[in-house]
Amino acid sequence: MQVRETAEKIKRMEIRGAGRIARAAAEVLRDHAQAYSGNDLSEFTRTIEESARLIVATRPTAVSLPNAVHMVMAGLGTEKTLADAREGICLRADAFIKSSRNAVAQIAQIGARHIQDGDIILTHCNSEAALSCIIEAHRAGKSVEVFATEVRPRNQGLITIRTLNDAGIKTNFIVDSAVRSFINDIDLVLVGADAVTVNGAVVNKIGTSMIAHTAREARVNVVVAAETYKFAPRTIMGEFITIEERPGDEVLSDEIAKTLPYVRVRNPAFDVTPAEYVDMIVTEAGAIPPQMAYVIIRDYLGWDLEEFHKNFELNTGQEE
Ligand code: RUB
Repeated sequence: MQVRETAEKIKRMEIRGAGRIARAAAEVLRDHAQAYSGNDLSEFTRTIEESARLIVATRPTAVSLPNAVHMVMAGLGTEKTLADAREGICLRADAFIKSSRNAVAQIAQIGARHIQDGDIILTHCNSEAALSCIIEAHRAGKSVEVFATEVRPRNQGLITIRTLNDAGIKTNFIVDSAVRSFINDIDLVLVGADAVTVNGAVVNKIGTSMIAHTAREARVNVVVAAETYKFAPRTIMGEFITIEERPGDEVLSDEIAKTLPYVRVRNPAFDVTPAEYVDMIVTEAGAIPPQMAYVIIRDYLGWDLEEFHKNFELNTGQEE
């Protein structure tokens, strides 16, 4: 089944990066809806819901994933016929995919305006949104140079340097631990995000918070490029973002690990950078200070406190 294949690819990180994961989820729900060969609306609803749950459970940190699934699933259950339900899923999935691509293109334009001619930019991991800003600044004729980290243990930096190289951008490739040695050469740190919480904290690839801390110490601005669907509505009610911890063999081979019985490998994939270490978040809705995250959640994702209270009351009502 295609949904399982996509779920496996996301788990194995063949499909990775918060934006790409979200689009892959929308695509697979659409394809699943199209391929449904039965003629029973409630069975259709059940099978799509099951697929949605399977996809959302693949990786816990990128909020783009549940947000995308939520947008595609919205309305399912209110549609009266199978044809309408199927069409609804397909239309909403296509709309999400299109708006996601447009969002990255808009972020590129807005982000590029915040890059000055001659800037040396440090980036970490492989963010489509962050790279789009750099590539757009270069395309607009600004001279830019990049420092890209290696990104242990999965080496996403290799994807980044290939993209930058293909765009003809002068790039320096460094190990993660060399950031502080080069920070005084850097004008701007520019990274992506897997999630932005209501208080403006940014969840991104492990090491981002250390880089942001180093940048703050050196008075280098930290800019985050993030589509609005990476903002996490449930953090309004104090819910935390789950930080994915991946298998230890990504860091140390099982062969070596088994010779070290007292050693436990820890492999968190993401960390949290507090809002005070972030100078600006570039979204498709504009560049905002991180403290404005609530406004994005309310105005662009349609979640506000009132909605939560309603849901909360509904839930407690159901439980009684
Ligand atoms: C990817 C990562 C990226 C964000 C944003 O982690 O941390 O910085 O997902 O990427 P992983 P984008 O490789 O573990 O998925 O801007 O492409 O959505």
